[in-house]
Amino acid sequence: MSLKLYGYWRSSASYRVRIALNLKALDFEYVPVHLVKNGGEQKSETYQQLNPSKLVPTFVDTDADIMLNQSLAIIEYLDEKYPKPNRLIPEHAQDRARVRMLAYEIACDTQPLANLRVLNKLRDEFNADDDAVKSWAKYWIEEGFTALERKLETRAGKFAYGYQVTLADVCIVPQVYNALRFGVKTEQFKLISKIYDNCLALEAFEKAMPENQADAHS
Ligand SMILES: N[C@@H](CCC(=O)N[C@@H](CS)C(=O)NCC(=O)O)C(=O)O
Repeated sequence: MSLKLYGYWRSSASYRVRIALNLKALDFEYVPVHLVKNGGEQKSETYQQLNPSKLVPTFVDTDADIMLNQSLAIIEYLDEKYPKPNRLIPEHAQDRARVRMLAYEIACDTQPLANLRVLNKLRDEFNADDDAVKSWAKYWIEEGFTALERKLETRAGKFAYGYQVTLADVCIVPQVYNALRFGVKTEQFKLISKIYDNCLALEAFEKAMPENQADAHS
């Protein structure tokens, strides 16, 4: 088996994939792509061969001859190919849809609004200073979390959807990490905070933390 993940320690989308790989107990080679140094290595011609969107992560499964971008597509691929020890996307249609709904709340409607390239655009073309940029990111993360918290009320248990880790938890944990960076007071979101703590108690999540990566603080 030969799996490779191109990522960046603080990238929440890369963090999602690291968690999934760890939950599936898969060995992989981690290739750091520095999002800031040299004007951003994700914009280099070499990296664009892997991902023309100029974003991390990129995942390669050499044995299966597949290269993928988009963290959720990567995680769904891993979940289907390696269903053990348990599915991150449940089997039944209603459960699958509800888990995806929670995950997309983060991956589609929250994280993209505070992505590095969006913040850089605000700075470079709309003259936003550091405080304004931080306030923008904080606002959208709080909006996302406020909605998510209410959606979690119906079915959250130890984790976002009952008592087993799902794709929803895999998306929530990196977003909380990101929220803390932007000064969001995450304790106001009781269910999200509980889920975050319960997940981080698991080795797969702990091992995937940004600070535990080879490129941390680089
Ligand atoms: N929808 C994509 C989002 C990927 C993404 O936004 N990656 C960020 C890091 S979390 C990135 O590479 N940002 C670089 C930039 O904005 O220039 C996914 O889930 O993989």
